[in-house]
This record gives sequence, C-alpha cells and structure tokens, in this order.
Amino acid sequence: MKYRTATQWGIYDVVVEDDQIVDVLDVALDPNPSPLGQALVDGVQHKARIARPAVRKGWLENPDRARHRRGADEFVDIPWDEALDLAAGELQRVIREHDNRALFAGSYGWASAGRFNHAQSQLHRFINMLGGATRAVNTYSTAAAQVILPHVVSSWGQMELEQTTWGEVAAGSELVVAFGGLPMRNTQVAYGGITEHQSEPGLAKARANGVAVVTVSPVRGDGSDEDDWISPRPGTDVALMLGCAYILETENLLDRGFLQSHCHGYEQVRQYLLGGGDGVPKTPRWASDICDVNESTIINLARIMASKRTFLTAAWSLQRAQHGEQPYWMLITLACMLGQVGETGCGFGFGYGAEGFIGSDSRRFNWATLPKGRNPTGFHIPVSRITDLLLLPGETIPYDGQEITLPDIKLIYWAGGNPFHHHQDLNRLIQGWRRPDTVIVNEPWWTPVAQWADIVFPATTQLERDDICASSHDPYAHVMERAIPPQNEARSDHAIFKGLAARLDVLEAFTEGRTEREWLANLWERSQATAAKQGFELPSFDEFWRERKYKLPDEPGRIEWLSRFRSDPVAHRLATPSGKIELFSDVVNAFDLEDCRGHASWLEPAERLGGAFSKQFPLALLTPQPKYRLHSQFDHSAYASQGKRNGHEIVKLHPDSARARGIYEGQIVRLYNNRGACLASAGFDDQMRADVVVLPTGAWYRPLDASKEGSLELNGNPNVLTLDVGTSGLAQGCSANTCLVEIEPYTV
Ligand SMILES: Nc1nc2c(c(=O)[nH]1)N[C@H]1C(S)=C(S)[C@@H](COP(=O)(O)OP(=O)(O)OC[C@H]3O[C@@H](n4cnc5c(=O)[nH]c(N)nc54)[C@H](O)[C@@H]3O)O[C@H]1N2
Ligand SMILES: Nc1nc2c(c(=O)[nH]1)N[C@H]1C(S)=C(S)[C@@H](COP(=O)(O)OP(=O)(O)OC[C@H]3O[C@@H](n4cnc5c(=O)[nH]c(N)nc54)[C@H](O)[C@@H]3O)O[C@H]1N2
Ligand SMILES: [Mo]
Repeated sequence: MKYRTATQWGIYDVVVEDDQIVDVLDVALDPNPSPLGQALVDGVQHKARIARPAVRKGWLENPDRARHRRGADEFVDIPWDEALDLAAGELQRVIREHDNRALFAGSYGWASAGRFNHAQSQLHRFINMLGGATRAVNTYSTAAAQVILPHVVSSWGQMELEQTTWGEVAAGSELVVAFGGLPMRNTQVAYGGITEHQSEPGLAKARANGVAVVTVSPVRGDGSDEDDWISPRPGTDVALMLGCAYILETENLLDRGFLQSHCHGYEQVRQYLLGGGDGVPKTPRWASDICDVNESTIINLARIMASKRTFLTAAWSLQRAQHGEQPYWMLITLACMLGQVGETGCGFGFGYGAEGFIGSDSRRFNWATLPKGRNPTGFHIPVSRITDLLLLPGETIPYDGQEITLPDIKLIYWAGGNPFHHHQDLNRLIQGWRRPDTVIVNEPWWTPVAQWADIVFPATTQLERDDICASSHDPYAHVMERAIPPQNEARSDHAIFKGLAARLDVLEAFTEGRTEREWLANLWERSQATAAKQGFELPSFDEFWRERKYKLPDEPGRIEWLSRFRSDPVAHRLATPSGKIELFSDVVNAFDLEDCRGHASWLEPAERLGGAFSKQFPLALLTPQPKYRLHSQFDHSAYASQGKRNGHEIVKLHPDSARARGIYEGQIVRLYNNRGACLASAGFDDQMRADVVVLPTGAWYRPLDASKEGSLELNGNPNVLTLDVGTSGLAQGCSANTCLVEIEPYTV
C-alpha cells in the first residue's frame, strides 16, 4: 500500500508491506524532490525508538531526584498510567509550591510538519490551560533579524514572505552579491513543509539569463564554481561592507536622492564612514585588516556594484553570530546607498540559500493552526537564553528595550525539539539542565533530549497518525496519512497531553470533546472560513481527504511592497517611526546599548580570526546546516550516515592546515577550545579558507562519560564548542558562528 506523507523537506509516498515501511517515493508534483525522504525508510521503524514510558532511576528513588545524575542514569520502564500520574503530580506540585513561571515550556524545535500533532503547539495549548508557563520568543534561525529589522524596515514576517522572487531576480538583476553564498543544500527544507522545490531551478534560470553571482563566503562551496569568490574571515562581513560603503561615498557612486527621499539618518552613517566619533575612517585598507580581503578587491566590488543592477543578499547564518544585527542592517544600508531598492530584482533580500520557500512566488495563505489560547503568565525569554534562564535565576537581561528578570525554573517540559542539538556551549547547558527538579520529554526516539530527561513519553511519528500539512508559504495542503500502526506503546503528542489533561481536570477544555479526526476536520473548516473571506472556496474536508491534496488558486498579480514604497514613500510609508528605511534608528540609539548602536557599526566580537583568542585557537569553526538531514532528525538513519565516516561526523578542513597539524584524510581528529571538545573525521576541501573548519550541526550528543563535567563528545556535535552569548542586548539571538577552535589528530 502507498500512503501520502509530508515532511519539512517535501511530499512523499510511503510504501508499506505487512506494516513495514519498505520504500519512499518522490511525488510528480515536485520539480526537484529532496533525497532526504529516504531517511524514513529505515529511520521510523528503528531500534532507537522509545518502546514504552520510562522514568530515570535516580529521579524515582531519591528525594533530591539525584539531579546531578540526569543524563548519566539508567531508566526503568513503567506503565502508561503510572507515568502519566507521576508527570501530572509533578506539574501540580510545582505550580502549587512555586508558580507557573517555574515551569519552562518554551520547547523550541521543528518536530513534524503536521498542523495538528505539532508537538510544541499541543504542549502550549495544554500548559496554557494549567495557568501557563515561562515561554520563549523568536527562533534560533533568525532572532537577530527578527528584532532589528522592524526598527529598520519592516516586520520579519513581511521580509520573509513578500520579498523579491527568483523570477524577479532573473528578470531584473545583473549582479547578485551573496554574503554567505546560496547553499542549495539548505533549500531542501522549509518550515511547515514544501511541495515544489523552486530554489535550484530559480537560481539556474537567473544564471541562464546572465545574472552574475559573487559568492562572499569563507567556503567556496556555498556558491558555484563559476561564481566570483571573495572569502572574508567569518564574522567580518560588516567591515567588508563598510569598506565598500566608504568607496561609494568618497567616489560619489551613491544615490543621494534616494537616501534623502526614502531613508532616515544617512548623515550619521556618512559621518561614521568618514571617521566621525571613533576617529577611524572605514577605508578599504581598514576593512582589509579586519576581514582579510585585498583592498583592491573591496574597491572593485564597490565599483562594480554601483555600475550594475545589483541585488544584495545575506544568508541567515551571518546574523547567527555575535552582533548579528549588524550585517543585516549594514547590507540594507549598502543597498540604499546604491539606490536600487524596490526596482525589479534589485535592492536587498535575505535567506535565498536558507529555506526552500524564500524567493518563491506562490500564494501565501494563513491556514488554521491548533488554537493555543493565551499564556496567562505572559512571560517569555529570548529563545537562545535558555542556559541563562536555568543557571542564573534572579538576574536581569536587556532585550529590545526591555529588562527581563529570569525566574527560577523547577520543571522543564520539552516536546518536539532537541536542545542538545540546537543550543550552544552544551557543557554550560548541562550545568543549567541539572538544576530543575524534573524534566519531562515527549520523543519518538532515544535522542539526547530523551536521554537527558526524567520522565520520557514515547511519541508516535507522523507515519503512525493522521494529520494535515499546510504551510503559510506553500500553495498546497496535503493529507498526512497514517501508514503504519503506532510502534510499541507510542501515543500521539495529543494523546499524551490528553492523558495529563484528564488527571489535571482540564480534559474537556483541552479536547473540546473532539477526537483527533474531528480536530483535523475542525482545522479544515476554520481554513474554509478564512478562504471565504478572501473570495475563494475550499473543498469539503471529506473531498480534500479523498483527493489527498488541494492547491490554492493563483494569486492576482503581485506588487512587491518595496516597489510600492519606492514609487510613493508617503502613500506607502513603512511601519518605522519615520516611515522610511532607518539607516539610523533613534529608538535603537535611545536603548543606549554598547553592542547595538544607532546605526550599523563594526563591533569587535568576543573571538575572531586576527582578533581575540586567535593565537590560542587559530581556526574559526563554522557550523552550517547538514546536507544529509534536518538538524538532528534521523541522525540514526542510513541516509544520514553519508555525512559521517566510522560513525563520526565529517569536519571539513583545508589540506594545508591539515598537513601543518599532521592530519591525514579520514583520520579521527579532536576539535577543542576552552568550552569543550569533540571528535570528528577529517575531510579535505581546498576551496575554503585555510584558517576555517566546517562541522555541520546535528550529530547526536554522545559524551564519553556523562557523569563527568565537560566530557569529550564522540559523535561530532559542534555545540560543545560554540559560544553561548546573546547576539547583543537588543535581540539576544544565537551566536553559534562566533567560535574559534584548535584541532589535532586524536590518539587514544
Ligand atoms: N552550532 C549551531 N547550532 C545551531 C544552528 C547553527 O547554525 N549552528 N542552527 C540553529 C537553528 S537555525 C535551529 S532551527 C535549531 C534546530 O533545533 P531543533 O529544532 O531543536 O532540532 P531538531 O533536530 O529538528 O529537533 C526536533 C526534535 O523533535 C523530535 N520529533 C520529531 N517528530 C516528533 C513528534 O511528532 N513528536 C515529538 N514529541 N517529537 C518529535 C525529533 O526526534 C527531534 O529530537 O538548531 C540551532 N542550532
Ligand atoms: N539540509 C538542510 N537544510 C536546512 C536545514 C537543515 O538542517 N538541513 N535547516 C534549516 C534551518 S532551521 C535554517 S534556519 C536554515 C539556515 O540557513 P542559513 O543560516 O543561511 O544556513 P547555514 O548553513 O547555517 O549557513 C550558510 C553558509 O553561511 C556561511 N557562513 C557562515 N558564517 C559566515 C560569515 O560570517 N560570513 C560569510 N560570508 N559566510 C558565512 C557558511 O559557510 C554556510 O555554509 O537552513 C534550513 N535548511
Ligand atoms: Mo533554523
């Protein structure tokens, strides 16, 4: 039998014989399907599945919960009823003895593409009914952008969903300058699902139309071999951009009219460029010393950008670093100086090599989601401040003009994410993670977050339940069919919370008396109502389920918001205080932060090549998204093993820096700094900076000895090395790409 399913990386048909998944097939709808689907073949019915509810032995047996043994303890299996009783009792106790803020239920993570059994949404709905919890805002992906861009130009939602399309780039642009490149491996993925992978064909069409691409990245592979390649030190793009801006200003290659009519505060930027304030003119020479790109290359880049119809774009990775607000603000500043913002295919945009929906022109539609209610505590932290939260109760951190005082967390509930994948400086996380009384996790597999919990509920995967995939950036909705029975004793996330809700007297409120199937129909009906308001009709739920998919009608011609703004900046004023693009923000300036000033600036990070700590740790570590999986998902599958050798993730390094360290290809190496150490297998790449190493994220955290602090990590999880500081007091985003290491052959 064939069953339709949807993942965060595409739509597939799953072939099942005798309740066993035997094959996964691409669907004809997708012009460029992702091979990531193959992970489902062996990854779902796998010995890594959690068979039945489990409780950590030390937690059960000790009044103090033996918290120091969390992650290093054995588990005992217990029946569902007992496990639910224990978890419900703990939730009740913590709320009674402390308050709801002592629960942390941010539960960041991607989980499955299903609308209904979206683990995090189910958790949030459930916990809100208990009086709420401490939650988290923004994402690891784009936190710095999400906070800075509304001050500068517009909401992140608009930036993501309504920006320049590939078609417009192909039609209107001559030159794309891509900071961080356009790594097509990442466009396999799109949050909430993706039907037609359009990025690769879109980029190919632009190239075929004669659009030239300059890849600005420490790694040439982020672009294609035919592109010009400029390779700055990681984390120094702002200096490079400032050097270009200096040339535009001093050679008068800029559009002063546009800066006057459409932008606020260029004068402050100009003074900064020319050396006002700090007395340092931001010359190409100055920039070159920081970013290690030739002065002449910087000058040429500025001149060529000014002579072409130019589109400037940056990967999301640039803002996933300390002071990550700055490269985005500076890129916009540079584009405004060029004066082409709002012209077809020109100006600026972000993330064209990040997720597969960026740059697509498909209709956007707000599909109904599971109603989550209101969080009565109203309290949240910036998502990547999780360790600060756990470790530093009572301390106050700045965030976007506010002050947040961190509560004392007694219970963590995580469903659908993996902090031992996503968070930085895992050895520091572990110190915090061992402080609360209780950690409860829903997981299908014995992933690290399950291994580091006290009460573990086995969740079904999407292939063991019905669901709907429908994402606001994809024109299709799809059925996600139950293809196999629940494995062992697994239950859906909804059923798990239903079990808890029954014990905590919120069953009726939580389920509203609906079965899971009735919920799916309810979601569909609410989307029908939205469609009716927009003047079109969705088929009935039964018809949708029979047809297994539905495509939105095409949208009447789209006009890009920035081209509207260009044509009339008064009638189409932006939502910024001045209504213009704010190259200087009075609001941000008034926050009086040292690490995010009133205009885009070069700010020294805590560590970088050619700067702090580079003598001791002379290699910059980049931790991009993995080609062969989504984050840590299906790391146990045969498909993901292509990114590994002998069970270790492959770290890419330049043959020259390998040779200088006596490392041969395929050797097991140890990467280390003051925060931690991990093993990886050496892979060579001579098309990258020799002082950079690349270890993709996603290998399951596996310490040699979990009972020891700072234990060597064996699989190649780079987050034992990365830096855990906020991007700045403005956004407090994730700074993963600010990281120096040393590397050596590993000998036991
Ligand atoms: N060093 C470094 N670190 C990074 C990044 C980086 O660039 N560098 N990138 C960051 C970014 S952008 C992101 S988005 C994060 C991603 O971090 P996460 O989203 O936390 O990573 P995932 O591996 O997708 O975690 C999803 C978890 O959900 C589980 N799961 C899947 N389906 C279900 C289900 O139906 N029910 C339940 N209960 N669980 C399910 C999976 O087994 C998995 O453990 O990582 C961040 N971390
Ligand atoms: N296959 C796959 N695709 C994915 C994901 C996945 O796990 N697997 N995850 C998805 C998610 S959640 C997200 S948020 C997006 C992330 O999308 P991005 O953040 O854009 O992707 P990354 O792979 O982290 O980084 C892209 C490239 O930026 C370069 N780079 C890093 N630092 C610098 C720098 O300082 N300067 C310059 N010039 N270049 C730099 C690196 O060489 C890297 O290859 O990807 C999505 N796509
Ligand atoms: Mo992300």
